[in-house]
Amino acid sequence: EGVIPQEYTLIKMEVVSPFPPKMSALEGKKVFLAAATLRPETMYGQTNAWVLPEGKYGAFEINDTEVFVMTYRAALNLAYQRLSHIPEKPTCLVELSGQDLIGLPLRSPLAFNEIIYTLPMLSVLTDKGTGIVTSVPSDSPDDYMALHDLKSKPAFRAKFGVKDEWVVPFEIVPIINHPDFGDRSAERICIEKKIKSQNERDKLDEAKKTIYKGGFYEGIMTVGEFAGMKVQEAKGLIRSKLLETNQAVVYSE
Ligand code: A2H
Repeated sequence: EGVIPQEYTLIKMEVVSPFPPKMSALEGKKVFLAAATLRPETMYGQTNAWVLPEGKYGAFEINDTEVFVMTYRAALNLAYQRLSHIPEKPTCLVELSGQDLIGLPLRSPLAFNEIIYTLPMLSVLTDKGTGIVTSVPSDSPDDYMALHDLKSKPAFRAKFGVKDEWVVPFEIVPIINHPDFGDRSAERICIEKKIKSQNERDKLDEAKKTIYKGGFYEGIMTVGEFAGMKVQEAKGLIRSKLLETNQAVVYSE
């Protein structure tokens, strides 16, 4: 845990009903996977959500009607930030593993894909954010490589019970033009650095460093309400909009 608090935007990715048997007790409530992001302006390009298959998650009561799926640790932090049915005390309605969440269909704010699916990524940390990550393979090398692994390795899909139709139809959605790396900057940098899988941690960290500065300070939005605007300027506007429309909440840790 760092000394400087990190402020995330929690994106409310709505689980589409009917819910699977393990979640049937939640039927009638609004259930969201709560994904922590530092890049709310990239939400147009979402293709899926990521969970850690062996991670421990819970469905926590936020208020009378809303339930967030996340780690207990995140639920406790949120409870101290006044987002819990009972103040300062998380109420877990159902315990779930990451594997239980794989395949859940979601409707996520701003995403051009109407329905996206919950998929496994092995680098998801359960001691950071909520343990739920939204995937934007156009602009995140981690997301790009994890989706690439699932697309190109049927055995990897089979290992986690991932159906072809949750992965195969989902292509990169270009959303930001990067001055040096174009509008699929994550793919471009992964190819240039010859990254072979999501397990190449050091190379992926280098790839991130290489594209992020230019993408943020000189990148231009190519889609959405703020198309043509610099990423740096659009970011706050998009974040405010998501918060005002109750499609996201603030979370710090
Ligand atoms: B970002 P920082 Cl397009 N485990 O969102 C692993 N990764 C996690 C996580 C967890 N528990 N919680 C959040 N993250 C990811 C979008 C994005 C992100 C783009 C580009 C870069 C980027 C779409 N994924 O992050 O360690 C989330 O991915 C680059 C830093 O707290 C979150 O923002 O700095 C970011 O890592 C937070 O990482």
